Amino acid sequence: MGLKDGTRVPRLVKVSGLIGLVCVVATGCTPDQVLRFGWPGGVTPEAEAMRQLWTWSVIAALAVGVLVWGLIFWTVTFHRKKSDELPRQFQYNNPLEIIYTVIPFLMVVVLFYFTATTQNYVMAEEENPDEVVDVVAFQWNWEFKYPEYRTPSGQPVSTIGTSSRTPLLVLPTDSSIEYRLHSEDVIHSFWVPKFHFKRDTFPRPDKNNQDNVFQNTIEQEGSFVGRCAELCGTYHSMMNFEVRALSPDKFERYMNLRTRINPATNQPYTAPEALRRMDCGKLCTPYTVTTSPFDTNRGASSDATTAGSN
Ligand SMILES: [Cu+2]
Repeated sequence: MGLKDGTRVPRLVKVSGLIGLVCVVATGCTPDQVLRFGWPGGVTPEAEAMRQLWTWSVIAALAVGVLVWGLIFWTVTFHRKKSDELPRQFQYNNPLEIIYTVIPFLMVVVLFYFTATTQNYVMAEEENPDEVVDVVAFQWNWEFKYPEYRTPSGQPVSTIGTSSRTPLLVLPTDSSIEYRLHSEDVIHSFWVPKFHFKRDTFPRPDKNNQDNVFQNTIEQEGSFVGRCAELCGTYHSMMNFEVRALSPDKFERYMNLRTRINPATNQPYTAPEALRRMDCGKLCTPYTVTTSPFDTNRGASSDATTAGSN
C-alpha cells in the first residue's frame, strides 16, 4: 500500500529529523562535544584555533552533504522511470557547467583561506618569547635545557630522562614559550597531544634546512603526556616525557630552586628535588603521572607507579 504523494514529503522530513535527533541524543555527548566533532580538547590557543577550523569545516561539509543527499533522495523518489522515453538531456548546458565549476572553486578558495590563516596563527613566532627551552632528542629519551637559567657553576638548567626516570618538562602557564628542537642521532618527533602539535627533531637542523623552532602558550596548569612520534628504533614507543605546566609564580619558585645548590646533595636541585621541596600538591608530584619508564625486566610484574617514583 503506497503513500499518497501529499503525505510522503512531510513524513520523510519527520523520519529523517527523528533519526538525526536520536543520533545526537543517543551518543550522550554534551553540546560542546557535539560541536567538536571528535576533536580532542587542547590546552593552547593554537589548539583552539585548529579546533574552530575543524568545527567550521565539518559544518560546511555537512551543509554540502545534506544538500547532495537531499538532491539524491529527491531524484530517486520523484523521478523514477515512468516510460521508455529518453528524459530531457542537460549536456552542453553552459550556465549549468559554469555553476558547477565556479561553486566548487569558491569552496576550495574559502577552505584554503581559513586553513592558511589558521596555520599562520599556529606557526607565528614572537620576537621575544617569555621562555626558551632547548629540546634534545636522543635514542631513546629526552633532555630539556633552559638556556636562560644557570646553575651556580654556570651550566644551563637541564632535565634529562634515563631508563628509570621519564623526564619532566616544567613550563609556566600564560607565557609565550619557544621550543628549539634538535636530535643527537636519528630523526625523532616532539609531540604533546594536548598541544595538538608535533614537529620532527632533526640532527643538525641548520644543515638540514629545517625550521626547528615553534612557540605556543599553555593556558591551564596540569600534567600532559609527551611522546616521540617518529619511529626511531627499538624503544621508540617508550620515548615518553611529561609537560608539567605550573602557574608563573610556581614556575619562578621552581627555577629559583633549580638554580641553587641543594644542601642535602651539594649539587643543584634536580627537577624531582625542586618539586618535592615546593610541595604544592598534585602539581608538584616529583615524578611523571601521565607516563612511566619502560620496565626492561620482563619477568618482574610491572608496577608503573613504583617505577615512576625513582
Ligand atoms: Cu624517537
